[in-house]
Amino acid sequence: MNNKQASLEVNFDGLVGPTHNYAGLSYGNVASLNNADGVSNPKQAALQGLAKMKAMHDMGLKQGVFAPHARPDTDVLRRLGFTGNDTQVINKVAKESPVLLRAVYSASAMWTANAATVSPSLDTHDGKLHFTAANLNNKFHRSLEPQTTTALLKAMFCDNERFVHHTHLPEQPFFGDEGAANHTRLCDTHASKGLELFVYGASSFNNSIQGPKKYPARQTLEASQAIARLHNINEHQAIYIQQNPDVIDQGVFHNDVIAVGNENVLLCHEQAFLNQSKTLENLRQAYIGEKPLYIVEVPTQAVSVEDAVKSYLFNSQLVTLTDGSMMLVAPEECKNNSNVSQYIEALLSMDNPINTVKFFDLRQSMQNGGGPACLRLRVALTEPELASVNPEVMMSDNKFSALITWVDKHYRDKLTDSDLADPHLIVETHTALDELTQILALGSVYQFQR
Ligand code: SUG
Repeated sequence: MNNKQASLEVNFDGLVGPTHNYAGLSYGNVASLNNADGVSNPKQAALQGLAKMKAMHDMGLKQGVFAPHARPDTDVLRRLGFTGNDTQVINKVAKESPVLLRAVYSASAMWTANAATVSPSLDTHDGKLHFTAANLNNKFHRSLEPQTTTALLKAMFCDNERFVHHTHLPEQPFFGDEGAANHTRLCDTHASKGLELFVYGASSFNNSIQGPKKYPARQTLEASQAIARLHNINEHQAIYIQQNPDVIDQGVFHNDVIAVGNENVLLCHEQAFLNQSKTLENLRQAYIGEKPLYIVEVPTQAVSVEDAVKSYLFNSQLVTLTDGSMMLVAPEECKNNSNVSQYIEALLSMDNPINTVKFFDLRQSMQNGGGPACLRLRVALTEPELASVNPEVMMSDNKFSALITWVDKHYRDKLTDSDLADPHLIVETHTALDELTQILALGSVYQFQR
């Protein structure tokens, strides 16, 4: 059923929120810790992200916009015992716990690869497209995201006949779920049934599965299995793969820092998975397409794990262009790393569909460990499904101008700890987001609007 209908992949990029800051909140994410004391520039961050979205749109690709979350999360502060009006709550938390203040102000929802796991209707038993927001419970600041993520997804994909929105998994480490960052889909084209790869870092119930020793494994096998169950994925269309625990300990906190897939291509580091040769053999066997499957393994000799983590080569997006060839959408850090840039040059002339590369300056996000692929949630949609998506969240020349004007009007170009302690920032942020819900026709998705 539905095996050959027109379908395409749409990237929904997180619009960087007005409170983007460097807080050093993500143990295991090297860039986040290295830049813990950095001064952020939210305006530049948002403009860098929008430039990528516009460039994708200009290449003829379908591009969507995923709104930021409302920050600071004063609800959680009240749950933690801070009382009074918003100003009093912020004054108290700034005095008692600056790290908590940073956490509730985090703009981490920009990394929409972690927003949810998405199973296209081509893969599911009921022929509907399924979403489950990630619980992100491994990091406090990220665990604040799933409710708003679900509200936003419902405002974007509002047709209940076509889209199913599941409640995020139980909010505790047994079911640690980081969304699409640990999920990819291999298929002949986006219009074909696919094999969904669920990559996990550890198991909660099975002690014989060895996880990392130093840094946390954020995704559990049990979470991946629950998502596949919830999404009603057809038999033979889901496979579970363990990430190599050694690379998690070297800073590969999500699988999308060491592997990227698109259609019939999987680009991965040779140390990405546990028991890699056997794992890849299983993958080849499980592949359900008719086209050849290209698995490109990048040797350590060419690109070390350290270079991969520094440059975010594997956090490039791999996109199919309108002529059917593939492009690597890479961060500029790849161009500036000689091992990586040499490898990319070689990759483009190898026998595989990847023909071109485009580099983007996403430094503001990169400094928190978020590259091009972190910033986008991929949704493979049939034409009727795409027609039912809220049209106001789709990128266009007019939408781009409206969003640039909005950013210019509301965003600061510098944010430090003392700015976060200034209660006026709350009013400023809420005013901006209220206006954004009109630009993107989202309705009342934020708690402060209710
Ligand atoms: O969860 N960084 C994010 C980066 C997420 C990247 N996403 C993917 N690989 N898909 C994280 O570690 C840093 C926040 C701070 O320290 O201010 C942060 O949350």
